[in-house]
This record gives sequence, structure tokens and C-alpha cells, in this order.
Amino acid sequence: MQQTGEKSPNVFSLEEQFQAKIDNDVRIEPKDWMPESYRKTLIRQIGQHAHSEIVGMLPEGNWITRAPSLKRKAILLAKVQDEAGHGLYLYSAAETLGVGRDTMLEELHSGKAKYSSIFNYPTISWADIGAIGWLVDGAAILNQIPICRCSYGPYARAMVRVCKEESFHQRQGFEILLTLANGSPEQRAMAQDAINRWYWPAVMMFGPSDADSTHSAQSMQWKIKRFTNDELRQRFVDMIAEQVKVLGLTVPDPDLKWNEARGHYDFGPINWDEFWNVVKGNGPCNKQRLNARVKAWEDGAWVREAALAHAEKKAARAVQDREMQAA
Ligand code: BYC
Repeated sequence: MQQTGEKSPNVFSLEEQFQAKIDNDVRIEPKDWMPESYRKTLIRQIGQHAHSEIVGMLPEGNWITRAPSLKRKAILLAKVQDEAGHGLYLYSAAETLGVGRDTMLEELHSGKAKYSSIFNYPTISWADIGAIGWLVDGAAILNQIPICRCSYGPYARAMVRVCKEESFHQRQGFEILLTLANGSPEQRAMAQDAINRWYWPAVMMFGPSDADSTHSAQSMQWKIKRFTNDELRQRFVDMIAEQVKVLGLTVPDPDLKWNEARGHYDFGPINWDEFWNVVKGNGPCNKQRLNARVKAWEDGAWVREAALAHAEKKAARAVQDREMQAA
């Protein structure tokens, strides 16, 4: 028996065992012990991710009634429905951590919980739907593929299907822009204008630079994040710089230049004032987006009440049936 108070080399604290599992790439599952701060970080990130999917339906939803053909309309409708599905998987993944969906939605509606900055920009032309698919879903794929290897099982598993669908979304966006780029001069100008407006907000989507990222270091240690914001942003810039050549269009960055020594594209300064302004609620559409979500929640109250009443009635009938069988 140890009397000295020294720690035995074979005794590990719960934190140490937890980190050892993570270091060995063993998934953390809902019933496993986890530090409270790990749980909170996941609830924050998965909740915000779910909100982004749901709010992200709004800018594109704006074009469902005005899509230029039946085929385009059907494709856009399916895409927007996919985003709703992503939101639902993600709310379910967050619920495994002990938070209720109503609580998460309350936090979204009160402005306490964030959602991605990108969805606070307006969709003013059909080409914006192409730009969102290509740039925004393209950024989402780069960010989310590593989350398929996130240390928390339910989040990682939810991300597998999400990524498959996002890759279809990106291709549909690119195809819209390619069609416009090969169309009339007006259509080509419309595609270029959409890229000009969506490019920088998409670059910002990856979050603040590593020096200003509050959560990155801890989230990397816990393998919630596998790459830093700046690493993913660089991958995005490199990918888009090549793909835009296929469109025969340009991105609005005069400093974009291949750097042979780094093996990456150099790019111009990011307007962080704009990013933080949007994150703080002062972007072009923040109020409109939040109002739309609150209205949808309030308008849907009767559906929730009816579903609850139905469930109660069913449960009461089941009790009655059991009593009758027992009698
Ligand atoms: N917008 O320490 P950091 C989609 C906040 S869905 C707003 O680096 P973290 C799609 C951050 O929350 C796209 N806020 O944070 C859907 C933190 O504030 P709090 C959404 C942002 O978490 C429909 C503070 O800044 N994707 O693609 O380590 C249609 C400091 O940041 C943003 C996800 O949610 C932003 N862009 O890293 C089409 C992916 N960036 O919380 C497409 C999952 C940062 O302390 N999430 N902030 O108040 C992540 O990978 C990470 O949460 C982030 C941020 C990389 C976004």
C-alpha cells in the first residue's frame, strides 16, 4: 500500500484516460465519461453547425419559386431539403450530449447561439445559387470531411452522409456557373458578379485566423478539429484558384498568386472588420434571417401541439388496452 501520497504509475485520472483514448483514435460515445468542457464545446459547435444548416436554407429558398426551369427548380428543392436533413442529424447528434432541441432553438432565436456568418448575405440573382453551391458548399466540404474523423462518434457519423450530399451540392453549383459562363455576355457578367460578392465571405467562413481563434488549440487536442481555420482556408483558396480557371472567370483578389516555394497560392488581406461585424449581428441580412426562423417556429406551434396531443392520446390508449387485456 502506498503511504507517501505519490501517484502510482498505474493510476490514471479520468482526464488522462480520456485523452489517451483520443490520442489512440478511440471514439468517444455518448455514455462514456468526458470532461464537462469537452461536452460543452461539442454542444456549442454541433448546435451552431445545426443552426447553420437550417438558416442556410433561407438564402437558397429565396430562389425556389424563381428557378429558371423545372429541372433547376427540382434540383434546388432537393438541395434545400438536404440542408434540412443535415440540420436534423446534427440536432440529434447534439441531443446525445444531454441538451434538448428546444434549448438549442431558444438560444438561436434569442441570438445567444451563433450560426455561420455566410448566411447573412443576400441572394440577389440566380447566379448566387451557383456561387453558393460552388463556394459555400465547397468550403463546407473542406471543413466537414475532417469532422468525419472527429473524436465524438455521433458527430463523426452524422458527417459522413452530410459530406456525400455536400459534394453533389458543390457540383450542382459549379454546373450552374459553368452554364452561365458559357452563355450570353449578360449571363457571364451575372456569374462573375456573384463570384465577386460571395468569394470573400466564403474565405471568411473558416473562422478567425489561428492567432485569434479562441477554441482551436483545445479542439485540436481533443480531435474535434483536425486542422486549423487557416490550414483549411488555404486549401480552399488553392482549390478555388484552379477551378475558377475552368469557368474562365476570376476571383476578386488581385494578390492571388501561386507561390512555388510554399506550394500554395498567396492571397490578399481578409477584411476581419466585416467578418466580426456580421458575426455580431450587423450583416446585411442578420435580422431578416433570425426573424424568418422565429416566425417559422411560432407558425409551427400548432403542429408541435397537435403532435404532442396525438402522442398523449396514443399513450393513454395503450394503457387502456393493457388494462383491458389484464382484466
Ligand atoms: N460564422 O475559436 P473559433 C454549410 C465564431 S453549414 C459565425 O475559431 P471554432 C451549409 C466561433 O463560433 C456551415 N461565427 O471557433 C449549410 C467562436 O465564437 P463562440 C457551418 C463564427 O468553433 C446550408 C468565435 O468565432 N459549418 O456549410 O473552433 C447550405 C471564435 O472562433 C464563424 C460548421 O458549423 C463563422 N464563420 O471554429 C449550404 C462546421 N467562425 O462560439 C452550406 C462546424 C467562427 O465562442 N464548425 N465563429 O461564441 C466548425 O468547424 C467550427 O465551429 C468553425 C469555428 C471552424 C466554424
